[in-house]
Amino acid sequence: MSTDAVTDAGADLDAIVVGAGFAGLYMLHRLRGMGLTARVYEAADGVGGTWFWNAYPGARCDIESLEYSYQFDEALQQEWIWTERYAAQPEILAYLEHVADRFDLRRDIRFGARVVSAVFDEGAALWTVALDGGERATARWCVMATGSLSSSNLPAVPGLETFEGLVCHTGRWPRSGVDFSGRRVAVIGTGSSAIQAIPEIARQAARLTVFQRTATYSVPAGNAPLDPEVQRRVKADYRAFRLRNSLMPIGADFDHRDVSALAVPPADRDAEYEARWRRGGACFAAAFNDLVISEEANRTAADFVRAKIRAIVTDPVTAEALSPGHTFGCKRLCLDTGYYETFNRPNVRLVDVNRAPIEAILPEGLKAGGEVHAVDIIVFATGFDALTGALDRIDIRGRGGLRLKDKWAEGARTYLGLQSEGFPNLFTITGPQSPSVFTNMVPSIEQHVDFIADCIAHMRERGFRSVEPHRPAEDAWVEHVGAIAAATLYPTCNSWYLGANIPGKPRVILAHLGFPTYVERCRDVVAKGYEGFTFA
Ligand code: N01
Repeated sequence: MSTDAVTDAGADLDAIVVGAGFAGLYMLHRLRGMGLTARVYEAADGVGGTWFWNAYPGARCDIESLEYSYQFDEALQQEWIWTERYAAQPEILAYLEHVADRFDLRRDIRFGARVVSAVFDEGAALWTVALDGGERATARWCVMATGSLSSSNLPAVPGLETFEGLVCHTGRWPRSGVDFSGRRVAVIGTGSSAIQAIPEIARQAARLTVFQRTATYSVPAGNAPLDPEVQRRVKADYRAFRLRNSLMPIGADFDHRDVSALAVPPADRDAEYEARWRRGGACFAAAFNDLVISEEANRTAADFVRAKIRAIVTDPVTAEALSPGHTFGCKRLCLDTGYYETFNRPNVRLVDVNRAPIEAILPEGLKAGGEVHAVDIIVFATGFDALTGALDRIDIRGRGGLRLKDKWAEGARTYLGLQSEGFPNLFTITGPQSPSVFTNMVPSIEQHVDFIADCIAHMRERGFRSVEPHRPAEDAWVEHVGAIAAATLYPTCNSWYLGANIPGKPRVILAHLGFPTYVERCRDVVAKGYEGFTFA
């Protein structure tokens, strides 16, 4: 705790932060720097958030390392040396541990502490946060740094509890690791986590059966050791690199071509896709400016990837099953290292669960389409209850005892993805309806943390005790976020962006498309005296 801290009379702390991933660590650093008393509660035994839990084989970021890092401290960004174009999970976790040590953050983080409720006391304008062990603490501000993809989704398959082998979820990977050698393994799911894990597991396992519900568009990641000369060049003017990055949806060094896929001859179009396929990475999706807007343009990218799958996968039936039929890019584009090639291995089999639905889990394996697949290990790569899941798991009650979960029963309602009316002094970092998952998460997190810290400073300077959005501003924001998505092809798929992967979850877009426009809007809100927020 900093010595010049001025905690409110009656409160244990100025601020409570929930979660010690990228968001919680930087939030704590900022709060401390303002002379506030703050504590982070973290359910895990260490820092890292998503990078603590997602330790499955092959886990790796799909944003380039030099971009997927903090920029708030010049010395930090100069001293840390990335070794690969895309950092693997252990390297990112080591980076976050370094950050925690470098800024001496651990002394204000309580590990193994799961927050179960947060209740607002209107009279005192304080939040009371309770842990699963019963401990409580009060604070003026409560900041949810709970992550966008942190509440893992384990489908309710009948008989799961009877399975005699090992069950694991990619998003809650066992800390001791899993040895697949000589084992019979089932992987359920073919999203980003699965496409990274499958090639690694296939190399070790005796037999791997992949249960696919929706085929995946994936492009080669093109991962490689990071050229020290490239790293030196970026670090020589990191600020300019970050600035370029901030003006893009994703990827400072992507060539975002501002031309329609339909405006170029087919041969040139395919040459462009081919060049990007060879380069590797999400720059494939930036080949043309209308891939997520025009169905016809979209089909050109989809056809290109499907042709690649047919060329890579030798068995035509498997190739056909692996070929996605939905809109290209309306589910998160995956980046892989040898994913489609893995299905040419003799020990790997694909089961299409649309033809052979998973009926039950038995003590000895899975039953799908009447066939029993005997396995030793089942890996659920079934994703997350995105953006709202981690908040829903906490009993959050605002003014008049209003439950956040009830308020959001028909879909999240926020202003700027930062606050929800009726929940004063409660902030969400990269919360629903902010750009979050449509961007490079780290700069988005920094932008939100800075906004929240500045808002708190504004309150302290003027003696305000509470801040929350007013209803018309929130209503307009909800409509605005929905309208942007409606003008794209995103609503055409059953993606987690829409909550469509979770049975019963309302189908609404969960994030704001566009980072530069969002940042501009936030600046404008502040310039107009926090327009849309009410202070008391
Ligand atoms: O989860 P997902 P994920 N029966 O939801 C299937 C980030 N991330 O963990 O598509 C059978 O994408 C489901 O099928 P369907 C990234 O933003 C980043 O892979 O719903 N199957 C799907 O195939 C990513 O988008 C990185 O029909 C079921 C899969 O499980 C996000 O996290 C790495 C099922 C889930 O895919 C989530 O990725 C990893 C059921 N009952 C993750 N329920 C990188 O940085 C679900 N599925 C590289």
